[in-house]
Amino acid sequence: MSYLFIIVEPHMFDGCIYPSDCADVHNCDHTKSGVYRVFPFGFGSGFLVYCDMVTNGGGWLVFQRRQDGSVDFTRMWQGYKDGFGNLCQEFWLGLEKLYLLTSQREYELMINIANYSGNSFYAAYNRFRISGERQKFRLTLGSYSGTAVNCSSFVEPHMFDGCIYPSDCADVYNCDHTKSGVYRVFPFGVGSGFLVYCDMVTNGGGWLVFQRRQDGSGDFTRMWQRFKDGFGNIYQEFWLGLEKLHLLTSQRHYELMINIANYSGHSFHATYSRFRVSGERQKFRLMLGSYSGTAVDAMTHHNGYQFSTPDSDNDASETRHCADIYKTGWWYRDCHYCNLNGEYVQAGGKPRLTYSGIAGYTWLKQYGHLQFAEMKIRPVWNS
Ligand SMILES: [Ca+2]
Repeated sequence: MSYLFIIVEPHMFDGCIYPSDCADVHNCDHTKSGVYRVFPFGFGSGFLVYCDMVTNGGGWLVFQRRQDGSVDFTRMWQGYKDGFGNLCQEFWLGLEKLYLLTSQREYELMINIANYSGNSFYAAYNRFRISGERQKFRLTLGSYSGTAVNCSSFVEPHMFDGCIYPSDCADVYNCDHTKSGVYRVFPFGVGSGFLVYCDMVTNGGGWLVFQRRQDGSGDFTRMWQRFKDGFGNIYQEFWLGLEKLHLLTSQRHYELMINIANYSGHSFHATYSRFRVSGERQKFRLMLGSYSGTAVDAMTHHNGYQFSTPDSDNDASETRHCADIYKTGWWYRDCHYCNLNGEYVQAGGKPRLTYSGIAGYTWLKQYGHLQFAEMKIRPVWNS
């Protein structure tokens, strides 16, 4: 990748004096990828950008790259406005420059991504424009095409509007984003935040969903690190992660709601007036308030207990390793009265062990397994 470090100033030495973007540079016969100087609107001293002259015909101006975690993306407004990082490694070009660039002409956006298995994908949008700072650099996208999943529906609609750093889904809701979906939240209003699924429908909305089971598509046999960091697909089955839960529930008082449904199509809920998860040093101990709801209280039994995973036994049993027996993480005691991270059992199916499934019995006093479960939190305002 040494070619990345060649800085060419094409305008200084040839006929193409003030290229306005990488397409101009490319048209001036500089067809090698690298760093070039561009001049939006053809004036001023311009600024350096990285041009991709290879992908899909070349002429692409790269405004963001992630490749190895070498650059800190936890930045404040000014950093995102001005840009940061290293053009030859990881960087964010800057919103002000993007605004200038995309005000000149009509642009398209291409996103190239690759996973750790070496598979590459792209997502293209036939229009891309960033408004000025007065409008908080609002994003405008055209229509999608590509090989990746279309994620334009959660391209951070909230991030650059009036409610810049929502701390949870209740904040998002109060910022007039009242549609259920994926949003970025910033516990304590700092850092780069993380994506969460907000349920804006159930019981007034503003719920941050941290766990969902619905079809057995997610693998919940995970070790400590994954339960700490989170896993799964936020649109399907997932676990948000204990560290994030700890951060979130350290900000304010939260209540917990559990929504469940059985295979007969009946829905129930269980709510707890308080919900908090302690830090990793205390093994993400569970703290619950009092119960109300239409299901049975199956969680109070676990109140005050630590989290265990198949590789970390923190349960209350001297003789057993519950998380290893049941192959998933939970706030086991000796062992459990309920386990919503347990084995997903299809309609009419049987779990591997008698108690390894997400059973309906403990929640509904009926034998059978749950078809659906969601765990979600919302701040408690009036106490
Ligand atoms: Ca044990």
